[in-house]
Amino acid sequence: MTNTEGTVAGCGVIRIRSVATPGEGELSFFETGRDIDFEIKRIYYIYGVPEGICRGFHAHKELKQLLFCPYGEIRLILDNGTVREEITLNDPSIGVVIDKPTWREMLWLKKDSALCVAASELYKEEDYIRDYGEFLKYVGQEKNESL
Ligand code: T46
Repeated sequence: MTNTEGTVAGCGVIRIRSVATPGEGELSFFETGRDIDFEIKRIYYIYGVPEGICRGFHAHKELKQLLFCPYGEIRLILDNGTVREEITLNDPSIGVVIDKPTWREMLWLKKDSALCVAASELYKEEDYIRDYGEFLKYVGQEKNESL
């Protein structure tokens, strides 16, 4: 996809297209097929999280997501089973695409920060891996299957 700014634990960091209207702020947008390569079936957002609280601690088997922080500062810690890396989200025009099984943790660095997520599937608890040991086995199995 376009506007790749690098990767974090194998997940793409993208520059979300933004339009500035002089004196009136900015508008950012992304489109399926142009900016992300999956159809969006669900949008959710997480807010009201106290500073210092960490959420997540899971991976997904199939789900693809674009995460961005339109307001505040949130550290996203990503682990693909081999590499653990982090990115601080504090720019509304930066997004992270998680499109393969990746363990994630989200640490609220500032009160009132919001995390928005565009997801490829409806909510399905069976898609979650909430145990880190199981996650390592899952990505290990995947690696073996692809040999
Ligand atoms: C993810 C990270 C970035 C629903 O009922 N529908 C939904 O669409 C979602 C996302 C959650 N829920 C329920 C499930 C739990 O009872 O909301 C509750 C909190 O969910 P969870 O503890 O999974 O929230 P986080 O912040 O740990 O993780 C969320 C997403 O669940 C997850 O897919 O990648 O944000």
